[in-house]
Formats: sequence, C-alpha cells, structure tokens
Amino acid sequence: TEIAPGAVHVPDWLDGARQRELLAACREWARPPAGLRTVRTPGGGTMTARQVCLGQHWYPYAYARTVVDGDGAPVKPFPDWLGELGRRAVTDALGPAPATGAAYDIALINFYDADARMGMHRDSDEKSGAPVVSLSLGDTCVFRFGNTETRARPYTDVELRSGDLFVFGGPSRLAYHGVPRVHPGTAPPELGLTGRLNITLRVSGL
Ligand code: MD3
Ligand code: FE
Repeated sequence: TEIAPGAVHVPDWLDGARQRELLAACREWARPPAGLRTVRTPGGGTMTARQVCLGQHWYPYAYARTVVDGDGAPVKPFPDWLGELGRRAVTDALGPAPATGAAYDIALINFYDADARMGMHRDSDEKSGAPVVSLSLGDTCVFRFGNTETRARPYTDVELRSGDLFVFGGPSRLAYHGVPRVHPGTAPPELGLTGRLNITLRVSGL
C-alpha cells in the first residue's frame, strides 16, 4: 500500500521463520562490544528507544557523535546478506529500479520497550537519496508519517506489526516521522520477544 508518494507499506513481508532469524541476529548485534546504546537527541534529551548500528561508515554520523554510553568499540560490520535483504525489499515494494545505486551499507536497529517512543524527526544524515528500508519485529506500534515541511500535522498514523516492511523513497525520503506509541504484549508469541524492534537499512553515500 502506498501511503504517500514513495512510501510503501508491505504488511507481513517476513514470515515467522525469517522474523525469528532476524531477531536472533539482532540479539547478537546487541551484545557488547559495540552493542545496545543510549543516544542523545539534538535537543539534548535522551532517546527512549535504545540503538545498535552496523556498518563502516557509521562514524562520523551524527548518531555516533551523540552516543551517551558507548564503549568506544568500533561498530560491527554490515553483513552482505543484510544488503541483499535491503535490495530485495526495495524491489518488492517499489518494483525493479536501475541497478546503479550504491549498496545498502548501514543498519540502525531501535529497541523499544513498552514506554519507548520516537519523536517526529527527519533522517537527513545520509549523503544518498536511496530509499530507507524499515523492518518491524515484536509489538505493534503506531507509526506517524508526516510531511516534509513541519513536524506538526498533517500526518497519517499507521500500525506497524511484526514482519511488516516499509520503504521510504522519492519525495517521502525526507518526510518527518516518529513512533508515538508501542502496544505492549502484541508481539506474536512464537517470536519470543517482549517489546518492539525496528531495523532500518540505509545507503550512507560515503
Ligand atoms: C521515513 N525509526 O530509525 S521506522 C529511524 O520504528 C526511525 O524505529 C522508526 O525513524 C522506528 O530513523 C521508524 C520507519 C522509517 C524509517 C526511516 C525513514 C520511516 C522513515 C526515513 C525517511 C522517511
Ligand atoms: Fe527516522
């Protein structure tokens, strides 16, 4: 479903087995060194979702400059299979595109407990206009997709469930967006996850 030009939601893109595989990988990445960390927002607050990132070009990204409790270890590598998953996601959501663009090389993984939120923001650190790929695991959340002018209305609220894919390209790439609410206890029981996890795949353009 296209909720705005270039913003495509594909519910249930990952089946149960793929969700469990991806969750197992995220749990490995979350372990120290360079595991889960707390990030400061540009306004000086502390993000309630905690993050892990993968990929060589993480530094000198703004996210890395704002880590509160990092251990100084270099971030973990971005595996080839994750890049292929990103390409497949874009093709499935947007259709075959000219294979000229750089490969997906950064993953940002957000871990949400029942109280975590993400304020309205734009993702403008990447030097590439390639679409951002988002994969959700665990609890259902309310995802708020806004406009490119202001963090206020108009926006559209969409529920994101475990296994859902969202691709944000074209004019939607610089839209404001956030996660105002997680619905605790809504994860598929077979997954064995309390809370919500979101994996975004990006092209750094570096
Ligand atoms: C729209 N993550 O990591 S995923 C983020 O659920 C982020 O953790 C949220 O916003 C989460 O930056 C939302 C959906 C998403 C991700 C990236 C986008 C929407 C986007 C980039 C541009 C426009
Ligand atoms: Fe974002």
